[in-house]
Amino acid sequence: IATLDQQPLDAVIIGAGFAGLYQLWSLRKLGLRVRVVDAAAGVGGTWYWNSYPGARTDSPSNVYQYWFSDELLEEWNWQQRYPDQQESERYFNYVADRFDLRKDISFNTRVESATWDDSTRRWNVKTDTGLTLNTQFVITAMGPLSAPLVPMFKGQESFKGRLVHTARWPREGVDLKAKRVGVIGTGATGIQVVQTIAPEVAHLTVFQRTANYAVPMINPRYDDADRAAIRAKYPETRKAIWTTFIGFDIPGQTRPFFSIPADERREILEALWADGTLRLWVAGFAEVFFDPAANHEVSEFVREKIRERVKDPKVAEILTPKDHGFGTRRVPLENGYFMTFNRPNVDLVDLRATPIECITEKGIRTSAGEIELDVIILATGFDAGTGGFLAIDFRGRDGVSLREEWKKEVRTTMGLQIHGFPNLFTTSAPYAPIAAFCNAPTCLQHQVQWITECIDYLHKNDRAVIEPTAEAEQRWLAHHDEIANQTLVAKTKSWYTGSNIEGKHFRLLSYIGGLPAYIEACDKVKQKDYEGFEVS
Ligand code: NA7
Repeated sequence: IATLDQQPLDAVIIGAGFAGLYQLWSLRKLGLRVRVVDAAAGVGGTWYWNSYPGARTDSPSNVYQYWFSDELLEEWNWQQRYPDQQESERYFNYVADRFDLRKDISFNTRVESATWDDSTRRWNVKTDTGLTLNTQFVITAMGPLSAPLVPMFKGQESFKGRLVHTARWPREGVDLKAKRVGVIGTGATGIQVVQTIAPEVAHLTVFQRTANYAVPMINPRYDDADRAAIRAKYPETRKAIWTTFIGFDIPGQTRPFFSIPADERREILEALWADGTLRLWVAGFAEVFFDPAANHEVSEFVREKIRERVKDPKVAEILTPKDHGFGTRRVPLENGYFMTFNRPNVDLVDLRATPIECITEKGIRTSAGEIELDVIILATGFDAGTGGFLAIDFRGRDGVSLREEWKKEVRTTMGLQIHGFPNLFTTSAPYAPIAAFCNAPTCLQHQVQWITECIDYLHKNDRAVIEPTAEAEQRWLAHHDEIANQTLVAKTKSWYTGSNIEGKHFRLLSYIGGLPAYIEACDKVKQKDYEGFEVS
């Protein structure tokens, strides 16, 4: 630590997940001195922390990977279409070893503050281990979903059993065998947990506040022939991901929804449904996102599919979403989730009808009575987009505090920089397409490349500092809002709009103009010598 302390750095990267590792590799290629700091004991970010039962990507492995190394693409053998947490974590460990990245990473180290010093035009970064770093650039790579939302129910501390949040799942695991388990939350995470643990536990109680749409996952295992076929397509895939709305390799429907006769529409929806991927959502009909009539038809289609699979009509009704349209919140893939409620050892509690009153020594008390539990699993989500940033005390020019600024209004320029915070680059920050409306690895790799080219530009042009102007930031926010406000997504309560966090401003946090439009905007700035940014 002492030697690290004394070395002035070119860049500090916060986070050793998808973006952080690639950012380290990229800046090393420029010959820079870089240090990555991560609170975890290992690489992988999301895929380190979320080791709960059933954790798995909803993006296919062929587009959930790095593109920077042909050798890596050749060497790494995906085992299945949708890698589980263990496989994803193995991938990151392989990447870290393959490119000798670990020597520049400080694990088990949490960044507490980052302070810009105007006189030296450098950042001072302080951590919880005593490690302090002096650096020209700070690059955040905390991920959009890294700050778990842990609700505090009345009496929570009195619970004598085990209470655990999915995003802080103990590395040694939790013994659920033959236990009475309660799961609070039915988002993408809750769905994965529920469908996975139901056969193993003695009894499972699912506490649902908002019913969720979900599409069945088909997850084939890959053999060598499958992998060869997928690899043969890599040149195409690699091009396609940048040109589709959401960073996958599948283009959307091009015909307007209502120009297609009703019976043909139904056939198309059936085919999208049967695909076993998120195609129905991310490469289906764009109208789902902005036309209430089209959204209604697709929502009804999915509701029907939910009802068909649940035996008890009363339970089916509770599981059928009513207060939001399909695709306006994150649509998870599921693997037997709805059928889980046909099992004799699974109960569903509708929190809208019987809310949680408190947690007791023995379990959870709703307005209908106490349910005794040995384990409570909180699948309650995250403070998305902003939570990772607010956990760190960022101080910009003139000591201005990011926490205080974002209390007034969350602002960024293209999710890449923030006015008032020179030489701070941000990946997966608000108003970029982040996790919500882009396949995260595609968008993150684009952001890392943009940041790398920007730093290279500064060095080559003998410039030390870059910061967006207030006007450019305002322009981006206005553009973001203009597009967002045409969508149903921006009107719907969800973590996309910050409404899962008390007191958070209601505003769509993810850019929803599509990845190609985002890339074009970023390219334009670069081509015009960082127009809208003050470079000094
Ligand atoms: P989500 O999608 O935010 O889901 C959280 C779930 O927890 C959701 O069903 C919430 O109900 C529920 N929740 C949250 N707080 C409470 C309280 N206090 N009481 C009852 N229920 C509660 O998080 P996930 O982890 O599932 O997914 C996050 C992303 O990770 C996902 O979209 C993927 O991109 C990966 P609500 O809907 O708010 O009524």
